[in-house]
Amino acid sequence: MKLIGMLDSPYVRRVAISLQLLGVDFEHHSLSVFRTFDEFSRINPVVKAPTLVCDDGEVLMDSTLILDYAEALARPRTLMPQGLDELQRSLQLIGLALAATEKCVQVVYEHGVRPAEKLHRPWLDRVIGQALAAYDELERRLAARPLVVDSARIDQAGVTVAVAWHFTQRMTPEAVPAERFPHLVALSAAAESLPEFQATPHGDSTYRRHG
Ligand SMILES: N[C@@H](CCC(=O)N[C@@H](CS)C(=O)NCC(=O)O)C(=O)O
Repeated sequence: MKLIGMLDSPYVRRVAISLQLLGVDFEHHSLSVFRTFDEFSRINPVVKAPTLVCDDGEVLMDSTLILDYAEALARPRTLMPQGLDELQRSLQLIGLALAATEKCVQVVYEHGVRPAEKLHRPWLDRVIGQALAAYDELERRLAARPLVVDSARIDQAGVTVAVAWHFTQRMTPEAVPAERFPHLVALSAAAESLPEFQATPHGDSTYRRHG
């Protein structure tokens, strides 16, 4: 199986970390959706990262759908809770983290892709407000009940919240000031020290399996 996309994408990174935690073997190809658009489009004409090329050659995209497939491959191993209440809590946290991530990616694109003279301040303020709302809610929930962060017990909510926060602090720290979110800062520090996170650092490196 081949995972296509750069680890500066929080979506690619959550998949790369989850595949390791699930024990699903994969090759990583660090292609950029911008700098290597043509090469990417030959694998997936839609040019979305992450893209997963399955062992039978079929192509999947969207991190959550790729993770659904990975979960099926990994059974009985799973990163999702089995009980209904716990599942609901995880899905809430994952939804908040993905929304925060999406809004921060929009901030990055607004600054990095749109010409400076075309920057639309009301839109930027709106998406920053939405990112802050998602992180406020995550912070409140983590303060009430922290997530477990170790390689044996971290779940998909832990992975996705930690990856979202790290991405945000690497790419848009001015929009989401860390001082306001001590529980997210602590969760991220613990997660980033795990081997699965260290093997797939945010940026342009390529994951290689050890051992
Ligand atoms: N909902 C998607 C979002 C994926 C996404 O937007 N990825 C970005 C990279 S961070 C991308 O492919 N950007 C190129 C584009 O949308 O044209 C997921 O969870 O995988």
